[in-house]
Amino acid sequence: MNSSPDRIADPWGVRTPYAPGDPWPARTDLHLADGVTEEDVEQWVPSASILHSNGDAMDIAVRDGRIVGVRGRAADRVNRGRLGPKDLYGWQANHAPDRLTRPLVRENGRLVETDWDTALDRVAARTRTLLDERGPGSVGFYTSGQLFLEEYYTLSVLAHAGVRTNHLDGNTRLCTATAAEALKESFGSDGQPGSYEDIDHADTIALFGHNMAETQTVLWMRVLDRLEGSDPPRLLCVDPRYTPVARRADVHLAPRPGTNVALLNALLHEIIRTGRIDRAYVDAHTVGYDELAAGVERCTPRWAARICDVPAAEIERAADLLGDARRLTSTVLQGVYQSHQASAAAVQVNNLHLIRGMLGRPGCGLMQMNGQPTAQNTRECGADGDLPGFRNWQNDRHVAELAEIWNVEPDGIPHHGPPTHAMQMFRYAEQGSLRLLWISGTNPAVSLPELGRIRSILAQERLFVVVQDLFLNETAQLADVVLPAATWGEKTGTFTNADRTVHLSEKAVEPPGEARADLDIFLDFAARMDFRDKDGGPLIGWRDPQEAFAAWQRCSAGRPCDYTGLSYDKLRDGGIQWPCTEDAPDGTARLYTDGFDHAHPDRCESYGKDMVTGATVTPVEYRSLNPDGKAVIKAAEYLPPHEDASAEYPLQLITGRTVYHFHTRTKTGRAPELNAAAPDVWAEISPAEAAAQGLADGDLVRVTTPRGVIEARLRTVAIRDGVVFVPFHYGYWDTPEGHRPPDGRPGRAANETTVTDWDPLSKQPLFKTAAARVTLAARRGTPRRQDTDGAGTNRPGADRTDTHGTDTHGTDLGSTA
Ligand SMILES: Nc1nc2c(c(=O)[nH]1)N[C@H]1C(S)=C(S)[C@@H](COP(=O)(O)OP(=O)(O)OC[C@H]3O[C@@H](n4cnc5c(=O)[nH]c(N)nc54)[C@H](O)[C@@H]3O)O[C@H]1N2
Ligand SMILES: Nc1nc2c(c(=O)[nH]1)N[C@H]1C(S)=C(S)[C@@H](COP(=O)(O)OP(=O)(O)OC[C@H]3O[C@@H](n4cnc5c(=O)[nH]c(N)nc54)[C@H](O)[C@@H]3O)O[C@H]1N2
Ligand SMILES: [Mo]
Repeated sequence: MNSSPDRIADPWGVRTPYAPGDPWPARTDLHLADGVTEEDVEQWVPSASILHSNGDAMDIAVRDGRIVGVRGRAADRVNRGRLGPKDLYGWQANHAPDRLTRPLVRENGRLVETDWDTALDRVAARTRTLLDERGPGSVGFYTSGQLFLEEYYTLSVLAHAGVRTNHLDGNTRLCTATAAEALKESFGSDGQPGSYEDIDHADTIALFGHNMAETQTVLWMRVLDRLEGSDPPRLLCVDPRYTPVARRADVHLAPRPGTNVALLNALLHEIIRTGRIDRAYVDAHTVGYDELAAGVERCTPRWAARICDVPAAEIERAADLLGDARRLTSTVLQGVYQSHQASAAAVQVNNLHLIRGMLGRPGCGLMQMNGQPTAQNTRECGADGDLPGFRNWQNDRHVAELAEIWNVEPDGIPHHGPPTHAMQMFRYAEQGSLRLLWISGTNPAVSLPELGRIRSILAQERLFVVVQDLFLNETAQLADVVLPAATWGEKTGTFTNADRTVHLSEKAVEPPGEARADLDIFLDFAARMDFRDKDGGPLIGWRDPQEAFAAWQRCSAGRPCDYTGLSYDKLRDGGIQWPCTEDAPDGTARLYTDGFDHAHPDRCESYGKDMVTGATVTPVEYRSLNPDGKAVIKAAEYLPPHEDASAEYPLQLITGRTVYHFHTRTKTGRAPELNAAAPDVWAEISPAEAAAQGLADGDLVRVTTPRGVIEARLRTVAIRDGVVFVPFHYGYWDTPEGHRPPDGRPGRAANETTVTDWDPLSKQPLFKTAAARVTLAARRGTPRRQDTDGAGTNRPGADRTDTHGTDTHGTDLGSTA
């Protein structure tokens, strides 16, 4: 077999149609470096994809100690051999010439190379001084959704019981904190109810704020194969843009950004009004239905039509589609999680499934999606600040259990209040109470809102910043110590995708230079700090991934995310869904097939929060509301967005993704095919909006909000009037000296313009609701300043040409004016 056909031009590849209930046919995707054939490959090393949450299983091709390609694993339950464009090409970043190979420390204002002892001793010494002088509240950790389970668990123990700080969070806060919150609110615990196999059985599929075609390409291939097979499912898309998903939808609702709750309340209203609820299911398995029915009573389609600016008849059509479904599968992602009233809206999708009794059966999948490849592990290991194993910080028995597992005193584990969320950590750093911030596997100088503010916080003299990364990214440039990390393909560990499938990813090649696995870095730091348990033994007794996995298995025992039935050996044969135990040795396809045990007051991860203020519900209140552990139906009232369009800022800005890039492009920007497909930032508005503003396709425009301004090429596309979309992937301008922040003139990172505001429940920042204006900077054809400024390396962002229009390569992605 040769390399798969050009998957830049066609991200989804050829169709393999199938009928409802049939197994999804296999299709093996492959890409090898130029000139390499399958016969040349010396070793195929099992792994899974690390550039989205889908968990596509693959083998890494190795030759002469280098990665030379990847091949999908046809036997795996998740992808049956398929891979997306980022996976086919993205591995090339592993061998990029500018990988960090030695630790760096700041000397006289400059980062200089050093050895590991010097770098880590500096971090340990500063930590010790801060703990002595200011206590654990002065130290914080900000990690990722892209490391491995073993690494998160180690970091979690190190932070919770070693440093004993409550300031520990992941970039999962920006990503799927709302997914976790919505699952806790409705079902008492994090944990995805459904399975990807629900796509095989569904008669109706609804995507809420989820551009699956571009962000989970392989799952979308599964949907496309159903759509092209016999008896296809009906498709609902809720998205203000005409995404590739919208174009395949039977009903597409394009609401005003930030109005999801109004729309969902109207859908619930219609379903209840027309009696299409499963009363027996509601009575047996839920509490709170009457409040919901009363709450949505006045939320007619006509009422929502005014708020959402969607025709009432279209809302009714969508309600019919959902109300008539016998096997409904829904997915929710950033169009909900990063929008206004994020948790309240996500919970209404849970309510939709609860009142229709659409859970725990084939085809009745509910996916509060993940985004990052290992975000599920950040959450279950407690590296997002929660207690490991979905334990409840308000439940003393849960804390005591954890203390026993770690052999520490319960008081040694901070649980006096909710864990500090990332946005609050940056606030503490701004105010000066947080003095050391250790950032691993995330690039906040591009990915957090309001970058001018973030840069000034990270650049402060009094804040000691440690950055653990593969590259000298925008954040690392502001660090005091930079630790070179090994990554996927260069280290061994496990991770869990959005449908609870655990994969093992084994080391295929050596990391470059002195780069070390994140696990080894955390373990080395713990040893230097000499963290002890209550009997004087080492707090962290494990030395390698497999031992860390075993320690985690003990911690997960008896909890919803029980890993005790798994082993590295078993995982070598393919992915397995947790919980996996002695009683369920092959894993568990669906949760909640028989009630909602995780919601029991003694077991639940959270007692829930107020839908408006986010105030925590007390244990006593929860126990009286839900004594027997049923699913909780929680109503929410629509509230208008905080920052709405105005005369000065007439448009609504939303930000998001393109199929070719992953986040801040540290990897995909270094893969030639992907970089060439979308080399530079652009802004999308509708042709009507452009005409109204006197703008034309290809013009260089400024997108301005109260926080900042960026410059981008304009694309006129099919998108709601009044909305401007900007992909958030593009960081600082690139120059021969390296990345450079905007320095007063327009930058190109979307987050120069986004707002410091977050959901009151999940604390997830609002990347999809801000007011903006779009104005002309230069007419089409005029090179912009950066183009003539010497940008010209092969690093991400290198940009010599006017790139307008080139990213679509005829695939009809996005540009459909
Ligand atoms: N190619 C690619 N794939 C990825 C990633 C990537 O960077 N690139 N990242 C991964 C990660 S970490 C994540 S979190 C996921 C994200 O995956 P998605 O959530 O699918 O991606 P986004 O583009 O952020 O947002 C989805 C859609 O939300 C819509 N939207 C904006 N505002 C609203 C609103 O108010 N209401 C509604 N209903 N919709 C709205 C946008 O128009 C957009 O099409 O993708 C994962 N997969
Ligand atoms: N405006 C706007 N902003 C957004 C979003 C949006 O839609 N709009 N989406 C948000 C979402 S959902 C997300 S998930 C975030 C993503 O934001 P980030 O997490 O900041 O984005 P990445 O570019 O993935 O950064 C990951 C970093 O980890 C490094 N890395 C990769 N693998 C490893 C490893 O194995 N070890 C170590 N130590 N480092 C590694 C990479 O080189 C990279 O620098 O952005 C958020 N920001
Ligand atoms: Mo994400």
